[in-house]
Amino acid sequence: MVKWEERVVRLHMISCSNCEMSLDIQILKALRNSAEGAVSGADLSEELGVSRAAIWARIQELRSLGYEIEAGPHTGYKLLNSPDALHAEDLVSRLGKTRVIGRDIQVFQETTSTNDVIEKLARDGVEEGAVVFAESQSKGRGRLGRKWLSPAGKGLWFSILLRPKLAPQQATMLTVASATAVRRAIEKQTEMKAEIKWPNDILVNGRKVAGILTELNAELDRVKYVIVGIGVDVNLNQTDFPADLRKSATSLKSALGHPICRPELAVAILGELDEDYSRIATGEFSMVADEWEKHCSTLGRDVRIRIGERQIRGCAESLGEDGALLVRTEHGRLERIVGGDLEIEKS
Ligand code: BT5
Repeated sequence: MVKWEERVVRLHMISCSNCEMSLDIQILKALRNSAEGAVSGADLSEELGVSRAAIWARIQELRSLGYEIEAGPHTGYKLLNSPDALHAEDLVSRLGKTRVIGRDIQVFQETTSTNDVIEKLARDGVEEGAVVFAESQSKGRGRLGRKWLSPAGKGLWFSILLRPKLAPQQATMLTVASATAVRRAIEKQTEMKAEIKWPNDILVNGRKVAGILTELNAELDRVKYVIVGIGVDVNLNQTDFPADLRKSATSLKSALGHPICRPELAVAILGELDEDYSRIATGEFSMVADEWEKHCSTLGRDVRIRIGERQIRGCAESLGEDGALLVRTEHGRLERIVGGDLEIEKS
């Protein structure tokens, strides 16, 4: 059972169509977009249709949340610095208009698992594109109920609700699309090379920096909804990982040598995912698959895949049309694999 209201410090539900944007989002947007770097209270008040006193009150509130906003008598308001904390309004204002992903954004201070929260929204009939972030998760999980380490304020732990028009066996496309989107965003934000390890890992310097958990609710021939959960180790120190993960996992901060801005990376990922999801919706999955193949460290390698009790050995050849991994087994057969744990064979 999800303890839905559990320790929710700040919950914002935002309808992010242009007409319904909250005042905070509009103020942050105006401050970020200002060519002169500052906007006067009078201009903001006219543009947003509220009194200057109301603008001032929101500026004070934003300051209390950690936004450094300078107020000069002649220059107006200037955004000097944004906090690294995740705020729904801030994320919406940074993300701008998207096709599907990020229509609603909620941020929880702590929850069990963001996948659980999205599951509840899905059952309540919420539209696709809703995103839930948590600063920390008490029961973050990986595949097969494995634990996912999610310390407060150091990573991006979030889930997205999708309602694609796909058959259940095509749902792997969404893991593929999410992996390409996360990889691209990491590379653009950090300028470091990031690779995809089938089925759901993103690696930097050969170590895991992000994992994807795709959970499916489907009928026989149709997907009802899919929850894509994404965990990115952004600003963890190597000592934040337990000893057994220190060699296999790393964070972007550890790899780069300096912290990176979590809200900026968060919206970069959502923006990239919006692109790749729309490619699937318009029948252009092959473009996503081509990119995945180009950046996948698994292809062309001899691999060993464990699927429950079963083990398959062979060469990972390519990605199938529906997102499955095609493996040429040691017996010469081509097997289509949709899930499992993969190890590269040492040559
Ligand atoms: C995954 O599973 O890689 C999927 C992880 C998805 C996490 C997100 S966070 C938001 C959303 N809400 C959730 O509750 N989950 C999703 P898997 O391939 O099974 O890998 C799990 C394994 O990765 C663990 O058994 C550990 O060995 C390792 N691991 C755990 N925490 C890690 C971390 N923070 N960084 C890197 N590796 C980790």
